[in-house]
Amino acid sequence: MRLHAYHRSSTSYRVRIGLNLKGLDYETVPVDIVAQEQRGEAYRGKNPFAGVPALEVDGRFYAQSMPILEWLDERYPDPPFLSGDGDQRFVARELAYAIATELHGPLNSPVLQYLRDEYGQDKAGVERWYHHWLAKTLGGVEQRLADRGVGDFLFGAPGLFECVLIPQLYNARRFHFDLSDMPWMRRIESACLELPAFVRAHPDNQPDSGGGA
Ligand SMILES: N[C@@H](CCC(=O)N[C@@H](CS)C(=O)NCC(=O)O)C(=O)O
Repeated sequence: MRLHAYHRSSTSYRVRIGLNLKGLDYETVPVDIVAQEQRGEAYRGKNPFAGVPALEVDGRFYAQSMPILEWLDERYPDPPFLSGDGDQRFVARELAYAIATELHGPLNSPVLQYLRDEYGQDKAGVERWYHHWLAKTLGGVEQRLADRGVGDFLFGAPGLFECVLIPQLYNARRFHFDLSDMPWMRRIESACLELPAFVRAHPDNQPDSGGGA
């Protein structure tokens, strides 16, 4: 397997965590999204959506991080990303997809660049935008976690939700979002960051991490 990815991309980070949790061997092929490599013809042949990541398996390319995680879980069911009863599996999907669908769009780098270029926003203005959308969705996630009274993980061991949460919190910190009133999420983050699967997936530990974004 080869993962075409960018070190700081949250969608790439999600899939790296997933591959590591499943104990799969893979090679990372860096795609420089700062240099717009994802929009070039060569990469679009691998992923027509022109975003990272793309997972290459036996000559076939899989795009879109969430279906990739679901596909990995079907093909390699042990350990499961979605465990427990139907209600628990629903909650894991509810929270993972809340982050993946509500946050990735407004916080993706071309949107932030558009705010700078077309609306003349400076760093503070972009951060205000970023914090606004984060607060809405992460606030909902935190409320769910508090209502359920979770522990180190949503359900006993890291799964789909943790694959999505940890990269989002990494980005939240990069953009100086205040997580102090979100203790339930921070507890899960601390527990995950101790685990080798998450350490190896961290942006700083990738072959292209020297470049910065
Ligand atoms: N829905 C896609 C989004 C992929 C995506 O947009 N990735 C970002 C990095 S996190 C990217 O490539 N951004 C550069 C661009 O859109 O030009 C997924 O989940 O894989």
